[in-house]
Amino acid sequence: MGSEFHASYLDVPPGGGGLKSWIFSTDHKRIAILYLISILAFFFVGAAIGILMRLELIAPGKTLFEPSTYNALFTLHGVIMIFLFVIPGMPAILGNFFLPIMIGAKDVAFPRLNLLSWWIYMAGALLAVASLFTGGGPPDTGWTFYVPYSLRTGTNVTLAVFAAFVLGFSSILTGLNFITTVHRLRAPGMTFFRMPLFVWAHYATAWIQILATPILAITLVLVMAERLFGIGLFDPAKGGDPLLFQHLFWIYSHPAVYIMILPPMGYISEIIPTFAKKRIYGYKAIALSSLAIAFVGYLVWGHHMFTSGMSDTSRWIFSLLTFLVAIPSGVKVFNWVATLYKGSIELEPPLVYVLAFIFLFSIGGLTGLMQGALATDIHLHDTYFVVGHFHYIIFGGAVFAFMAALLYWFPKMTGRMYSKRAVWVALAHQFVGFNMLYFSMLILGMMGMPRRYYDYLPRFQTLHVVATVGSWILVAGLVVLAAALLRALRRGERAPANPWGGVSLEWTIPSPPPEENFSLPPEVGEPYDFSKGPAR
Ligand code: CU1
Repeated sequence: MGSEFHASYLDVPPGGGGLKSWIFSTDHKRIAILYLISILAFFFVGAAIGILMRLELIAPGKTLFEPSTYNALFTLHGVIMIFLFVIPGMPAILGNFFLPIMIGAKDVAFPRLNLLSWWIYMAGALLAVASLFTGGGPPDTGWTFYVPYSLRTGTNVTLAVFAAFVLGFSSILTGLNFITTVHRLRAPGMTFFRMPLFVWAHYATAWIQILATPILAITLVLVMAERLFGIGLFDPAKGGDPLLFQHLFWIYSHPAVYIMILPPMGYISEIIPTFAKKRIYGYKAIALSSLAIAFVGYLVWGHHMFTSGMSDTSRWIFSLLTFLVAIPSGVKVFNWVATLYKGSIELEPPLVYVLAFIFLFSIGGLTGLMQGALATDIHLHDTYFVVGHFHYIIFGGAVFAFMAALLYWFPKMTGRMYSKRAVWVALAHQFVGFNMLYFSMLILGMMGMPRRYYDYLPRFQTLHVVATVGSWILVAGLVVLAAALLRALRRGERAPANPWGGVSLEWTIPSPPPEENFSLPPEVGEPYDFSKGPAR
């Protein structure tokens, strides 16, 4: 394609520029940017709330807020981070931008439905914000909306639950779009086993989005019905079954963990080969392990309920299945490390973020096994250990991989290069701050500090202080990274089409990509083939 002139997707379109050319655009790349901006805005709100929680916990007793305010803060932090950031963000941002390009398509299968998905996301987000200022004020139930408390609290649970219900449709429609795109729009020669692992990861995720999200939707409708009309479905005082709610909630919410982590695993599988200049080790095993995780992930939800009073038989079966799902995750980690082995490694920012990911995600995975074992779970249940564990998975795993991916594809998306020095400063702060914050939580949990508590015994204070100071260092790292990328947008050097020497299709087109991506049908060869040098 070389030197021909192509209008970039960022150029002012024929109909004129401005906000309208974005919020009514059906270009998958513009929609990805819409998601990027709106979702990252919520991420920083969620992070700010996290900082406030840590400030309150720097000393026992009241520091800044009333207990009821603290309850609202941890609920908001969870609802924002889960429903407005990590569940929609992992598929919708980079999936939208790169899935069509990587299979050689001009767009997703249903571009207008794609735009509608963003609008539905925004509607759900506005409803969630509205729930803070209406009815009885911000919900105080925790992001899980556990009954019977969520049925009885006077706070505005009904609207918050409705917001999550609406957000679910956005997720379902994105999944539908991706599955259809993968089945119908692959370029000639792009067989399933030639697809980049990024695409496999999003494909597996899309099935979870379609099949699991409706269960959450119907569960939330039942909570609304019970709150509005007093039907006794879940409230034991009315003959309802609170455990039924937990089952229905986790049948969605465990698979949802894989909506958060499978796409990031796809990013990792793209970044490692490019910076090791080596074919990925065990391509088929990684591709199929995504599907295996998506499938087995449906069968393990009971591990959230080991202390809820299930039968012993169901407990050991759920425990066994939980250990089984570690196998496909382990397959991926071993294959990534095997790809690095004897590679010609370039320690560029995306790869170093990936190495941080592997370290943090492994701690997340191994602490997960400790809770998957029945005996230890009884000790650890509802303690800070759980909070530490899932932040290692979701933040140390998904978000670090997301930052790696953003650094990898930023030159492609924007046509600019960022300052690598600023990135090293950011990563050093993030890594140190992260481990101070969340490793302290693992220890606090083993010592018996319960989660979601406003107050604590003096013997827990040292570790709480370490965690709080860690939260400042971590957020400083996030701010430095954000500032470096924002600065690069205006002042960064022009990025070439293929700055890292990648071999997948997005590196064959200009940076930033033109509208409709390809001017000629792309040539499709074997994936991860570095023998011919970088893609041109
Ligand atoms: Cu789970």
